[in-house]
Amino acid sequence: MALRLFDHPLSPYSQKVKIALREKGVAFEARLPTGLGSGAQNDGLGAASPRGEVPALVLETGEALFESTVLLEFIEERWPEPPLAPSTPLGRARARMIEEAMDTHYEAINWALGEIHHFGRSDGALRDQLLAGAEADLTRWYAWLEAQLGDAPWFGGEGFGWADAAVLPHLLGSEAFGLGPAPERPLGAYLARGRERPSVQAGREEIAALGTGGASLEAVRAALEAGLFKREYRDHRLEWMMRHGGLAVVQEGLDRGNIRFTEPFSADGILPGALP
Ligand SMILES: N[C@@H](CCC(=O)N[C@@H](CS)C(=O)NCC(=O)O)C(=O)O
Repeated sequence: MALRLFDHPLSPYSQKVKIALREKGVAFEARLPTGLGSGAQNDGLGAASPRGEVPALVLETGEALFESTVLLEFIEERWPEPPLAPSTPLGRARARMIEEAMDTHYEAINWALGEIHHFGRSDGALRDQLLAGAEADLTRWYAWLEAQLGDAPWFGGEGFGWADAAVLPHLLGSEAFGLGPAPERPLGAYLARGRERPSVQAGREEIAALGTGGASLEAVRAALEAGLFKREYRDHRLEWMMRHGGLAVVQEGLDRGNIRFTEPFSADGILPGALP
């Protein structure tokens, strides 16, 4: 059995894992959602990720792993060459620190922007307030990231590495909403460099190839409207909405049945309505 990755091209967590696999030349089969709604978990994602989240990696033996950070660690250990982790303990700690900040904090901004721009979750004054909050937050994050980058070409120093695999998908996500780092800033120049990296470029082509097919934004939007698919509000996403006064967005999604929280794990897999 080939190495299989449950994937959605728009997921920054999936992108991170695919960048790592591609940097290491590891062949894998990307499995996109084949349908939306309760039947979709038949595809096996529910068994691979009890949270119903992408990415999840199914090994040649059939064993499955989920959580992108866990996957990145596994990939680095199983296919050590070329290394993505910096060579020193401090370098590795810094890379993980940046990854953690991006995945469990920064990501909430792009998530909220998706809720607004892709799924029309707010309008009027609330929409303006959330968009202004996202822009203000990004300005602060960009300053922090520039301080982390310093004069180096990559977050790991001279070579492309772990932290770059973690940062670039999120920056590209912000850029897609028209809020990327200014091109003349060091972080904008970094993003331009990263965009050209073949492992990153491959992911961008996968997004473009989504078109209007079954895994496209249009399909997700339709499933959401029909209440067949629920977006998952884990910790930092909920916190972001509350912090910016958008609790009504979450409440409305819960009332309409197209927002979910994370359920306790069960031996039977995930509840209907999670990502297929
Ligand atoms: N902490 C997880 C986050 C994964 C995650 O949130 N994936 C999103 C896509 S970006 C997902 O599958 N969401 C399912 C949903 O919204 O129902 C990881 O690092 O793998």
